[in-house]
Amino acid sequence: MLTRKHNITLSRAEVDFFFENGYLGPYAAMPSAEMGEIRRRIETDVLTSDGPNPRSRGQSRHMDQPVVYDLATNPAIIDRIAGILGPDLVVWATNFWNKAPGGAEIPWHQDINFWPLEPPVNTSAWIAIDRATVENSCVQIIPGSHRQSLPHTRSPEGVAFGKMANPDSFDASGAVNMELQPGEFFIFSERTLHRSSKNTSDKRRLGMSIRVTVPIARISQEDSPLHAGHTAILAKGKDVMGFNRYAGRPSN
Ligand SMILES: O=C(O)CCC(=O)C(=O)O
Repeated sequence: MLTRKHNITLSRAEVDFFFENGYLGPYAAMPSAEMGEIRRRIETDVLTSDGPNPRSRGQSRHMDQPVVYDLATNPAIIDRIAGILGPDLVVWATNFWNKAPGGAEIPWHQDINFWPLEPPVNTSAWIAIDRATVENSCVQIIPGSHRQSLPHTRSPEGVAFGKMANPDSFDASGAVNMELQPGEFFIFSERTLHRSSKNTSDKRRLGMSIRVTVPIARISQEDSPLHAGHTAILAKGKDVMGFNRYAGRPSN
C-alpha cells in the first residue's frame, strides 16, 4: 500500500507499470501552446550561445539559463519521478537532443553504461520541445529491457554514439515509439533500452532529457560527460548526505 506523505502524483498502477516496463507516459508538463514561448527562448538564448560545458552547448544549461532550470524542475515531471525514487530528488544533468533533418541514428543503448553515477539510480524524463513523431525520429524504447544489464560494444561508423548495446543480446521486436506533442514527456530508467533513427524528414526534432537521482548517489566529475564546476539542482526534498554540489536558479 502506498502512503502519500509528499506531493507524488503517480497511482499504484502507474508505479507498477514503471517497474514492469521501465518507462511511463506520455504526460503533459504543459499545454503545447505554452511550449511555443519556451521553444522561442531556447532557440534565441540557449542554442545560439555557449554554456558551462566547453565540450557541448546542449549540456548543463540549467546552470546558466532560467528557462532550462524551470523545465528541469517542472513539478509535473519531478512529482511523478518522486513516485518512483521518493521525496528527495537531485537533477544531476540536463541535455538537449537537437536532431536536425539528416541527424544521425542514436543506437540502442542503456544510459547507465555512459554515466558516472554510484549507486546507479536514475530516472530520466525526455520532454518534447518540437513535436516528436516516427517521421522525425522520436525516441523508441523496449518495454521490460531495464530488468537486465546488457553488454555494450563498439558502434558502426555513422551513428551518433561510440558504443551501443550488443545487437545479439536483446529482441527489439516489441519496441514502442514515444511520439510526443510539444510539452509532453515520458520517463524511463537508467537501464531502459532506447534509440532514435536517422532523421530522414525535413523537420527538426528537439527535446531535452532531465536526469534525476537521489542524494545517496555520488556523481563523479572524472571520466564523465560533465565538466569541472558542474552543479546539480536539489529539485525536491532535502539532501542530508552532502555528496553533490548544488546551485539555485540562474538569473536572467
Ligand atoms: O533524443 C534521442 O534521440 C536520444 C535520447 C537519449 O538517448 C536519452 O535521453 O538518453
